[in-house]
Amino acid sequence: MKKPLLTLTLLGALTTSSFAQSSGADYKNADYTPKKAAIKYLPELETLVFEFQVAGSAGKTQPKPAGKTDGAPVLGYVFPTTLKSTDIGMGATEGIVAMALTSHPDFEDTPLWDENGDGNYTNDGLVWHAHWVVLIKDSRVAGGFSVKEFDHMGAAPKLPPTSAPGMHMYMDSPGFTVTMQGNTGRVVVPLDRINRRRDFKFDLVTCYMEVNASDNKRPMLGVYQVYGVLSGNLSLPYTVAATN
Ligand SMILES: [Ca+2]
Ligand SMILES: [Ca+2]
Repeated sequence: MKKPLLTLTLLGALTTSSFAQSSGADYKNADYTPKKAAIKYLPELETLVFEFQVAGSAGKTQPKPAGKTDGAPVLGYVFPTTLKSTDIGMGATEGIVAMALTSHPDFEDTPLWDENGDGNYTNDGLVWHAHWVVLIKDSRVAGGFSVKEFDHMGAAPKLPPTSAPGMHMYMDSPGFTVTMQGNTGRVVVPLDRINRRRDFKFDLVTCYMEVNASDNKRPMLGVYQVYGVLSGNLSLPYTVAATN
């Protein structure tokens, strides 16, 4: 009887520590309390504006650098949608297509864009920027989701030409303009970049993610803490609104 108990105890300790070392508790504050979300259609610009409001200041709380990529913190305001991966220029694959506004001071993944405008294209990770990601349910991390990966030894799936090379994940860096003003964050999404779709639904999730480059039992980019889900149940109930 003793041995199985010990094994169970060890397993429990390992599981607890792998979650505990990846806590987003430090960042849980009103800046990540969802209040509202909308996607507005601007017909004269053939553009959608994804917009969210929080109880605090949008984007004000940013991650503290870990000093390395492995274990690097990533904070996000994420719009899960009912769009298909093929709508955003990726090959067909199962999962939740999401527009993720992220900040991560330890690494850079927008080689085509210079978000902080200093002429250096490889130092913009801290600046809030847009990613398309495909999310999957993932019980290996406490937040229950990760960015879908593909086998880096196999043939790469189709990804948009704006995706950052060498990431082995269903992730794109489309370069859409992101603004954070007061309690409101926005990202500008031209319709011709999403197959001209306006008939999709969406939700808003605020969360802490983390990069993992050393533990093959966890995903490369997992969600470790969900701060808030606007709908309360991730039912993606919201629709695109026309504005005049
Ligand atoms: Ca960049
Ligand atoms: Ca730069």
